[in-house]
Formats: sequence, structure tokens, C-alpha cells
Amino acid sequence: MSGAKDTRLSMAYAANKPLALSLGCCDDNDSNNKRLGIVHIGIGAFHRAHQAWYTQNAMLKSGGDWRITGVSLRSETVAQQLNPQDGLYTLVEQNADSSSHTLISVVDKVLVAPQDPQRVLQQLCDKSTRIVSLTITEKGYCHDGASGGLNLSHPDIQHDLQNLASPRSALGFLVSAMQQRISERLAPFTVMSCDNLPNNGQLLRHLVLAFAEQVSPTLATNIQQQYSFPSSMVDRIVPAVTDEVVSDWAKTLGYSDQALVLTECFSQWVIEDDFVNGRPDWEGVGALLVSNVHVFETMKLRLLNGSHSAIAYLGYLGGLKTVAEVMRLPSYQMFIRGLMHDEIIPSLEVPPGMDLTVYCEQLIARFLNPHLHHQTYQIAMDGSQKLPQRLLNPLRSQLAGAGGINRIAVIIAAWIQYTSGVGLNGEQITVKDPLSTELAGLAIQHQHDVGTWVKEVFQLQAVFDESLSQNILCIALVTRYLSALREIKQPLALIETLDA
Ligand code: CS2
Repeated sequence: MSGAKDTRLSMAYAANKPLALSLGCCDDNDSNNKRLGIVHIGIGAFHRAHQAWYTQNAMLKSGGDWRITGVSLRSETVAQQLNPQDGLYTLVEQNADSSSHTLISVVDKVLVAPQDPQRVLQQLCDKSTRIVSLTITEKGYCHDGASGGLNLSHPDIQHDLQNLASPRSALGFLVSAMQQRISERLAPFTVMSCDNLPNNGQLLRHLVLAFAEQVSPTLATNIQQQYSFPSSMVDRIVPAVTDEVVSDWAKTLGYSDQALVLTECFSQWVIEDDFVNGRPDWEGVGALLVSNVHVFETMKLRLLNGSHSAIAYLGYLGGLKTVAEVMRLPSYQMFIRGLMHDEIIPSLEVPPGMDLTVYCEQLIARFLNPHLHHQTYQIAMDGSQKLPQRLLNPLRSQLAGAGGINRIAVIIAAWIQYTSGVGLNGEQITVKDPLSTELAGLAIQHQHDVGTWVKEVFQLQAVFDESLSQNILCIALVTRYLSALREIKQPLALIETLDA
């Protein structure tokens, strides 16, 4: 134990020493046997509450060398928090009426890619690396959400194609490392996407191959033959941690952990069983290994994440700060139930072993968790990257089957208002979205002509495909709701008219 000596976490470490040492953590005398096996790109709170927790449990249960080297593609915050404490952090799991905390010691260190891309490549090309997993958020894939194709004009992709030995993007790091491993005849690793995107493994394979094709067609062929890209559905609600949460928990824990992660007790992980170089015993600790993840992914993306986006835009515009605050209002709860049952479930295939009515009620209970303080603002971020898979896919399916689309249309209207950067009562909103400039530009240009505004937003090809940008009925309905929202100035009043 080196760094953690300097922090109050050392008390927790002392209490958990046998556990940490059994995972190869913090052992100064055994620095060559760190039991590494995974490189995780995008080591935010979600990874630390989900895959890292499963991996620690799997190593404790069944052994194996799977400790994790984290990589941050941008910010150095996580490295600054975790490295001084030897990768240790506290995971708090909290439900309405129970809570528990665990010291996680499965992360070895965090590398900050912009500071030292060579070090990241070295780790990716190390023989010990057998799985590379990713949580880089939707925009990290540098693709076009509507078509699924690689965005070759993305500045990071352009940079990486010119500077493959010193990349910036996840795709650049993957292809650069694969090229080196192939030329050194090193065994391949499995690439596992854990982001909220449909067919995330297939999408990532497609993007990696499209990138590699630009480097050399032979490289693309070799990658295709040797590397696997399983899809996975990940689920656990992990809000951003505030200073207040850290200091509240310090009282219970007896130490202050700046790297603490707070989550709910629920968690789910469904993984396509397609690994080319081994994997931890995740199924031994609750994950489901299946041959087809797609039905699970679609269910979760549309019902959980689709409802989340609805809660985020309507709630935020209505002055409500957290998911639980929104869901405590009966009209919102009725709206979300209606959205789930009438406009999303008809587009779903029921995954084996699941009951969708039970699943929806469980989601509502999870959204009501009073301890999570999950910010509507946090979920509202990057809507242009999220809406296609969460709400536009079910919308298309409803349109094809002549099903109802009122609620989805209201949510799109709320999203359009949100992206204007101005709330319903004139307050400023700092919109975080890769398309924020285009969206704000359309709002300024057409704010006095809502019909044209909506029509122009529907022409954004990265979000809406032709079936929607040409759909007059759908555009008219969204126009009607956006006008109503701007007039009534309170989303709650609008949704109450829908259910009346
Ligand atoms: C949320 C997700 O921020 C968001 O967009 O919808 O992070 C959500 O909390 C997770 O996918 C839950 O598994």
C-alpha cells in the first residue's frame, strides 16, 4: 500500500486488507503480479459502480487475473482522485430503505490519454490485456446516430487517421493497438462496448473496421478475422456524486473518499458470450451471458432510457431538478406509465424470462429512489445522441403500426425547446450537446415560426432519418405541442390535458 497511506482511506484499507491483497491490490512487494487483464476506456462513475463491481465479485468468487487499468480520454479528475489512493474507492449502494458500502480494489490505476497516449497504447498492447471495455458515452463513437456510419469529418477521427501512433479517440486507440498487436503476433483482445447504444458491439465492430479500412484494407481484414466485439446491455443508475454526498457519507464511513461512487442496489448486465481471450466469471456473480443481447438492449434503451429522457426534458423545463421529484407527481407518473405501455411496449419483443409489466413497475420504483438525487440536467445532456435509439425508434414503429404517438411527440417538443437554450419563462439553459450550435441557431432563426422551426430540426440528418423528416403528421403534432408548451409555460399542465 503506497498512496492510500496518505489518505483517510487507509483506515478502510486496513479493515479490508485481506480482500484488497487477495485481488493483488497495493502489494508493494509484488509489483509484477498485479493480476491485470482488462483495460477500460472511459472510467467514469458508471463503470466503477457496474463492471468494476461485477469484476471484483467475479475475481473473489472464481479467481482469474482481471484487474482493471482505467483510461480517461479527456479529464484528469478520476486519475487525480484514484491514483493517490492506489485505485481504491468506496461504492455505496442505496435503496429507499437499505444501504451498504464496499471497498472496491479491482482498479489498478488510471491513465490520462491526452497526457500520455504512449502509455495507454503500451497497456493496450501488453500481453496481459485480454479484454478492452468501453463506456465513452454515445458521442465517443464519432458516428452518425441516424445512419450508424463513421463520421470521417469528426476532428478526432481526422486527427487520428493522420497520427495513429498518438491517437485521441477511442477508435484511434483501438485500431492503433490492434495494428501493433497484429504485427507483433500477439493474441487478440475482446472489445466490449458497455454504452447505451443499440447493437453496441456490432456498431463498434463496424466503426473500428471502417476506421481500419482507411488505414489499410489488410488491417481491416485481420481485425475482422481475429477480434470479437460482443454486445452488452448494462443497467445501473449512477448519478454524479456531489461534495454533499461525500461529506454525508464521511460521517458514516469514518473517512472522506473523494472517489466515492453512489448507486442503487439494483443492477443488471446481459452480455453476448463472444470472447476471444477468456473472461471473468461474470455469470457466477449475476450477469447473464446469452447468444443474443439485442432484445434486452432494446427493452432497456426504450423503457428505461426513453423514460429517463422524457423525465429529463419535461421535468427540467418544469423547474424540477431530480428524477424522483418528477416521479413523485402523480400526473408525471401517469404520463410515464402511458408512454411505456401505449407507445413503447408495442415496439418491443419480450426478452426471455422477462415480464414487461413487472419491469416497468420496477423502473418506476427505481426512479422514485429518494437517495439518488439524479439530476434532470445530467440526463438532458447530449440529447441529439440519445433520442434516436431511445424514442425515435419506437416512434417509427408506432407510425408504421398506426399506434399512438402523442407522448413521444410531447417529449420531442420539450427537447426542441430545451435545445434552444432558453426555458419556458425566458431563463437561460447551458445546453451540452455536440449539436448545440446548430440547434440554438435554428431556434434563434425560427422562434417566431414554430412550424418552420420544428420542420428544420427534423431535417438534422444525424438525428432524424428520412422516414421522420418527411412525416408531415409527426411534424405537425410536435409543432402543436411545442406551441402549446410555449403558451402554457408549464409541461405539467400540458401533459394533464393529454391524459384527461
Ligand atoms: C441515463 C443513463 O444519463 C442518462 O442518459 O438515462 O445514464 C441511465 O441512468 C443508465 O443507462 C441506467 O442504466
